Amino acid sequence: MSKHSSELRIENPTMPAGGWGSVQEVSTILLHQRVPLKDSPLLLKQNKPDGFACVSCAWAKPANPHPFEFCESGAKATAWETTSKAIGADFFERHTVTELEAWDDHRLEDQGRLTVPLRYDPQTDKYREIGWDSAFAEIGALLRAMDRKGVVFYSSGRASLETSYMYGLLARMYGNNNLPDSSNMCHESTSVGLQKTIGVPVGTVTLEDFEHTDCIFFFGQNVGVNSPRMLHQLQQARRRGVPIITFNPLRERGLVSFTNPQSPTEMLTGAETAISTQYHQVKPGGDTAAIMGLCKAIFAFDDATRAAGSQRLLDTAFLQEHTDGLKHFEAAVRACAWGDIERESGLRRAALESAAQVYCSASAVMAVYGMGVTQHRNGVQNVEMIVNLLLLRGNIGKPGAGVCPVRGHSNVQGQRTVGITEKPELAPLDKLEQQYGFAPPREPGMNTVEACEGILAGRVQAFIGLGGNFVRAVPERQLMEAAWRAIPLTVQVSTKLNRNHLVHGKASYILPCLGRIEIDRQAGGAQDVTIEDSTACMHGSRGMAEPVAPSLLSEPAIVAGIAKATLAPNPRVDWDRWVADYATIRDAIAETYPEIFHDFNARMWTPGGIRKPLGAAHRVWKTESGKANFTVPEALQGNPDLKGGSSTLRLFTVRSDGQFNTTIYSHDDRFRGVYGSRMVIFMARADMARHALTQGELVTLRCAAEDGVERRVGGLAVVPYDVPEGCIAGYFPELNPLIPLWHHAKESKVPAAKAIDVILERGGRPS
Ligand SMILES: Nc1nc2c(c(=O)[nH]1)N[C@H]1C(S)=C(S)[C@@H](COP(=O)(O)OP(=O)(O)OC[C@H]3O[C@@H](n4cnc5c(=O)[nH]c(N)nc54)[C@H](O)[C@@H]3O)O[C@H]1N2
Ligand SMILES: Nc1nc2c(c(=O)[nH]1)N[C@H]1C(S)=C(S)[C@@H](COP(=O)(O)OP(=O)(O)OC[C@H]3O[C@@H](n4cnc5c(=O)[nH]c(N)nc54)[C@H](O)[C@@H]3O)O[C@H]1N2
Ligand SMILES: [Mo]
Repeated sequence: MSKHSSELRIENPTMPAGGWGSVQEVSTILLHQRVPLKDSPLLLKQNKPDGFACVSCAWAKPANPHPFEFCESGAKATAWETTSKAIGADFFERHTVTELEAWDDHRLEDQGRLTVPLRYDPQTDKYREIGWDSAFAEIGALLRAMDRKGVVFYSSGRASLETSYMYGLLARMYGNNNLPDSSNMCHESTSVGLQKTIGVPVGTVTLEDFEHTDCIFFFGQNVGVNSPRMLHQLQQARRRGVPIITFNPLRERGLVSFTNPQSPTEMLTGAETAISTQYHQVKPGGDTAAIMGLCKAIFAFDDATRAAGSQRLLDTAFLQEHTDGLKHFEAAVRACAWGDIERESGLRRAALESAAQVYCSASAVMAVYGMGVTQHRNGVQNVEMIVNLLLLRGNIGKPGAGVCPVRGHSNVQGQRTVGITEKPELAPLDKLEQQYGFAPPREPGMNTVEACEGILAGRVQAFIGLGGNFVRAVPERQLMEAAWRAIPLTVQVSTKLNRNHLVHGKASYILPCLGRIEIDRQAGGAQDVTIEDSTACMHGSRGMAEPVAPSLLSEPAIVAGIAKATLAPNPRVDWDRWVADYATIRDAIAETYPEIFHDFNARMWTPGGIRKPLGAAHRVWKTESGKANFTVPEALQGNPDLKGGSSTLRLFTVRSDGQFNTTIYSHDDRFRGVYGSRMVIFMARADMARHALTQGELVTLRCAAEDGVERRVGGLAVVPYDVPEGCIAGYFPELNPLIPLWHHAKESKVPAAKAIDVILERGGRPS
């Protein structure tokens, strides 16, 4: 066997994000997914006030959209969902589950849309078609006989507000709060950190703030791939001379420069906008230390202005009136040594001082961030440090300033808003009790990590997945896959075939659903749904494409089908009426949450969306102290308890432009110049030299944790890249077997996918 990868091709990624590469990518995927040309006008309705909300990311949808309010990633997601490729019962007749297990993620989903309900048949090792009614009846009978605390209701962040509201109610009427969702792997660090410090679980920034800001700090988010429509706001800000200060260990193309593929002049002239004015390659896990450095510099600059008798740099009036805990925080910052900050952040004092200088000369600063901040042992602390930084100069609750966590799935934030939460204190249980006349369970449910622990311990009786590819997205893959097969019942509501269908429970069902882009016809006519974007704005969304098969049910219909087959009838919950007319679900949502959703049906098509009331955006702090809270970080270390010594490398897992989470559109990563294989690690040339490795050479990674569990992934080709020494990057989900389940953010339990200490071994076959 060769010691080098044979599939891999490496090229220089010189193109800016956007540009011609983007146009070409979109055409290729439309062609490959056989999206008929007559449907391409679909893209013109994407993210429009009267159109459908993109199924890719959750970025804000403007009131006055561009004629083409979509991006390369969004166009790919649309093509992937509206593909004319489809698989029915005959496909599953031809392939056993064991055979399909050998297929990779791309090949599985690339078969096309699932079209018929399926039940696993252990005799033949095949999924067999089953009628909808029988599927519901069988699932209901199994669920009724189970320990109600042992059933998990997962959701993946895409389903509409209507579906999510029904799903949360189903779980609670069934008898538990086991409602983990993808946000448990994603921005839960945000929901915990922001709630504690500023009294809201979500970001405060709106699209309008981008027009008023005069400085943007950008931490650990890959805008060019994961929320490309935001490049428009960034490009416009850059044109106004707004500095963008980026913290990211890896030099991401989309954060370096951008050509707007929707601007003919830029496309013809090749004009690029440089995005980041400063690019700090922080060590993974080093953001707390970096922000300590920024704050230390800010206090020092403020001392100097005070000594000189000039205007203070700290917003003392704001600090006095609106914040609590400054003294402790200031003392901690002053006591923190530059040597420690430099070591833990991997950044020089001078670099941090120059970033702090820019911060101090701006009157309205916003902080944008993503998974590079939240997916760490100290993920919540990172979020709190971002708040500390903003508070020093009053940068929350004024135009152009604020905190901007960039959410992942297109309705992940909204699902939380309408009751998908394992934390009973976050759901309006009294209200639900009064509205529906049942006693909602009051004890905490399982989040994602706890659901995994329950599965490993054999405590989980059934797993219902409303979308997603759970077993592929979570840490600890080997143990999880093995334990998964012992779950008595697994039910997946899905659009495409994925790994979690093949790694299945003892009784297993696949229930295929309509996607959001498809026309959803019910007894009351074609139905619309609603979602919440990353800036807390709710939007209507109307399916526009003909469904890929008439046999599909909508997500609300599937949730209702399971509910009716499982729960005792309740005269106050008319599942059929809800399914016939989704406006009646919105009325129910408005009744449960009047402050947010009053007159919901009348307001749902408001251009730009209807904004959730957020105290912090108006400097009303719904915290225990009644003020915005400074927090003293517990530790500077990025990886306090997964230490492997000098021989380890710190791995962070990232996404490519060829994927949406576990959905792999292609094995290429145009932005990083890697083609044909995702089994790679990105490594600094100095580290390659130290390990005497050549480009494309195959290595194995082993997790450095010494807890008796062997975690390794082999067959990884080395790609030289601009990452800091001592750190390597690789792809999610391929590298998930390396993450221990216990390696998660302490307060939010978000798996720490961005700092995994690993040991590199030469050679090694694909595992
Ligand atoms: N096309 C596309 N769009 C998507 C998705 C997709 O897979 N494909 N996924 C969706 C989902 S669910 C989510 S949550 C979002 C994810 O969007 P992002 O938040 O952008 O997620 P990642 O690609 O995982 O990584 C973010 C960035 O963090 C950097 N980073 C890693 N470690 C650190 C660190 O310690 N500190 C700092 N400062 N930076 C670090 C990485 O180099 C990377 O650039 O995107 C959503 N949108
Ligand atoms: N190592 C590492 N692990 C990570 C991450 C990381 O950065 N690094 N990121 C984490 C994050 S942020 C997230 S959000 C999770 C993602 O975890 P999940 O949300 O569980 O995974 P997805 O890959 O988004 O789910 C894809 C599947 O959803 C189904 N699907 C697609 N559209 C629909 C729909 O409209 N309705 C229904 N019912 N089903 C649909 C399809 O069958 C598809 O196969 O992964 C997490 N895991
Ligand atoms: Mo996510």
